Amino acid sequence: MSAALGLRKLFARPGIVRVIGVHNAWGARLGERAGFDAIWASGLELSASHGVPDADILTMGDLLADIRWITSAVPIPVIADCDAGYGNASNVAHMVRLYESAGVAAVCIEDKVFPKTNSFVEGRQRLVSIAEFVGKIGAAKAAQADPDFMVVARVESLIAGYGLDEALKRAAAYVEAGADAILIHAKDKSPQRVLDFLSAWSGPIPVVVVPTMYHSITGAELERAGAKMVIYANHGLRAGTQAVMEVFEEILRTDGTTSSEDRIAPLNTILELQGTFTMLAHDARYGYGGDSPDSDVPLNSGRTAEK
Ligand code: SPV
Ligand code: MG
Repeated sequence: MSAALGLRKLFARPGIVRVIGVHNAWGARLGERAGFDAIWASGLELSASHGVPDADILTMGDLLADIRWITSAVPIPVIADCDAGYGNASNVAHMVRLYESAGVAAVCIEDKVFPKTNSFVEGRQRLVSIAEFVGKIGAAKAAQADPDFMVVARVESLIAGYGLDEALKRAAAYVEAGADAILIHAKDKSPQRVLDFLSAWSGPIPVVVVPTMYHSITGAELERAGAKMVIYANHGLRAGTQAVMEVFEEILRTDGTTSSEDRIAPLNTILELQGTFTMLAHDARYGYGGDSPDSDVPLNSGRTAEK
């Protein structure tokens, strides 16, 4: 089953689809292990992981290299946050071909100008025209090879200071252009405007929500309001950052690691998650190699090869 078909099946089954944001293969493994249905390769997380702002500073090629590691790490579908599509409609078409061949199930593109800026940054939130974004969606759909591949059209009207009418008008145009799902984004503390969008929405495609700021609402409540997918976009990065900062400080403060040991993952968990035990089982079945006559010489023994 292709990754795209896997995602289509999640959208087709009853209930809300729960997705976790990651920036590398490790995050994807942790998301899969926790039981999330799918992975969001987050632009915010990927940018942060390279130490740069989420503002199209990284190139599509930079991101694609990370995306390949993420898709190869897990069997669950990966939705790639492709920002504003890295340029115009031609860039979007090229991007879809590359991302699809990298194994992603869907790309998400947003109707902001390129270079985009993360939605939670004040200012810099300018939208492209509906016509321009409709062109990008059309280019994306025309470029995909697998008919199950999905293009998520992200509506940034509420982020950019427009009202519900503009958001609904844009979403309707994006449906016409062939989008497979609408992501309605908002940065309000209250979920009300997203709930208003969901109750006004009568379109034929599912709606995706990202309750980063309006986090008081549960997945079940969002489902009852009509959302089909909920993305927890950056919680791995934020949880990890807090935990690492605390442990780093504690090691220096206590001049050792003993007091941190019960708050850090056991080494066995790391070995397991990186596939070490699977590798050893593989050795047992297929061999480890090195069984030449002098294989009893320990590796790195310092012995030099005979001339
Ligand atoms: C991301 O995770 O990069 C997103 C979601 O686009 S947000 O940061 O909420 O804009
Ligand atoms: Mg993003």
